[in-house]
Amino acid sequence: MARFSAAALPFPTMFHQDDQPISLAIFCKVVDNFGDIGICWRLARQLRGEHGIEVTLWVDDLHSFRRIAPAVDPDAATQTVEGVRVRHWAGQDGVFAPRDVADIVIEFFGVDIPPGYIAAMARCEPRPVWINYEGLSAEAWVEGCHALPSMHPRLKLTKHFFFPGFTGKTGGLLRERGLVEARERFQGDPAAVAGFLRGLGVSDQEIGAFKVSLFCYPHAPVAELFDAWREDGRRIACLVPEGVAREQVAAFLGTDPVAGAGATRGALSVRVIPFMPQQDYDRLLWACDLNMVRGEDSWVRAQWAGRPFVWHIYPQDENLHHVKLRAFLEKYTGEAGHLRGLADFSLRWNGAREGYMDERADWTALWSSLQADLPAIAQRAAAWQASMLANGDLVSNLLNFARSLR
Ligand code: TRH
Repeated sequence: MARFSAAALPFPTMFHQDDQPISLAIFCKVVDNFGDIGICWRLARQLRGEHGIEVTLWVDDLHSFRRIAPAVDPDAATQTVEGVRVRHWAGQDGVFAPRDVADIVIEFFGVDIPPGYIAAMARCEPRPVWINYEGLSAEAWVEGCHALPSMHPRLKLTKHFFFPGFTGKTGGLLRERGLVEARERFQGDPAAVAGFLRGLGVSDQEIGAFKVSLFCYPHAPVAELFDAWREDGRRIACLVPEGVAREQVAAFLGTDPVAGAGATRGALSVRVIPFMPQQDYDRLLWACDLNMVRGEDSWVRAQWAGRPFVWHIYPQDENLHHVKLRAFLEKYTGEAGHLRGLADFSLRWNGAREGYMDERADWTALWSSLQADLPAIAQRAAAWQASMLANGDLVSNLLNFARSLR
């Protein structure tokens, strides 16, 4: 059983005189894929880079982490990456001292923090701020649950729920300082866009086509969509990070879908690009005309990219995710009947079109309605972004909330 030295974290449990917390710990378990570490890494980097906080990121899967942040050493028990202290969370449930405890402790998606760490939290004076960072949803109940307290059943500790969200009564969305400006600069510089895409192995002909980035779960009806795109009236280039929709992409290419592989059939070129570091993935979204995204973090990044996007939601038991999908589409598309092409396409992409379960989707028709909506979606994307900006950025909201609890 691991036992941590008293010198592990040399920060006393307190806030600075200017009310800025000195230290913060994030506990992250990678359940699957890249979203858990993707969000925690974004959070950690911003807390460190923009607010100067000493951040310790505890994460159980350094290999997944390395896929989105290549500087990470998957074999290091402790390392510092971009100023963030990264600790491999390998089931440590030893004894912690109060001085090991950060001023703010975040459990990501309700993970169980080591009991020894919780016991040390209860011995801190003053107590740390304990936050359960929840998943993003557009459902109405989120506003009522955001910031709610939950008392520990035995110890004198209270944890608070913190929900990201789309309204001013939630924690808002993660957004780094200068993100919108950086995106606008990049999109306004065609040479930079072309240079970036060439660096990923995209051909000049593909750069000149209607570009779609594809990031979805394996059950998405990719083959059907590819069939519709082959028959399209304009050239479409579908850029797929390696490993995404592997089987369908392999079937289209007729070869192993490794980075660099590509094939053109009819109007459609499919190009496999490397799975890239997180910041480059942003640039990919900025460079494309349409982004197919999934989960949580890429979905949010697509919203900041200001380009049309289709969301493949993480599947849940009893189709709970369809409720979440509808809640978002209602909010995003605005008045009923508006952006019908986007809503229909999204519902079908997620297998959520009620009453039509046995009927084969007509992907040519769905694609042509979505295309017809693209100019209106572009306008909506700008208005949506303005209203999300008005909610403030999640990290600043989180720190303000933590201060309010002291
Ligand atoms: O990978 P995801 O599906 O992750 C998750 C998990 O399934 C998780 O369990 C669930 O809780 C959560 O979704 C909702 O999708 P997501 O959230 O979009 O995360 C992907 C991350 O990977 C995101 O930070 C962007 C990053 N990424 C890269 O850095 N490079 C790439 O090439 C790609 C395609 C993604």
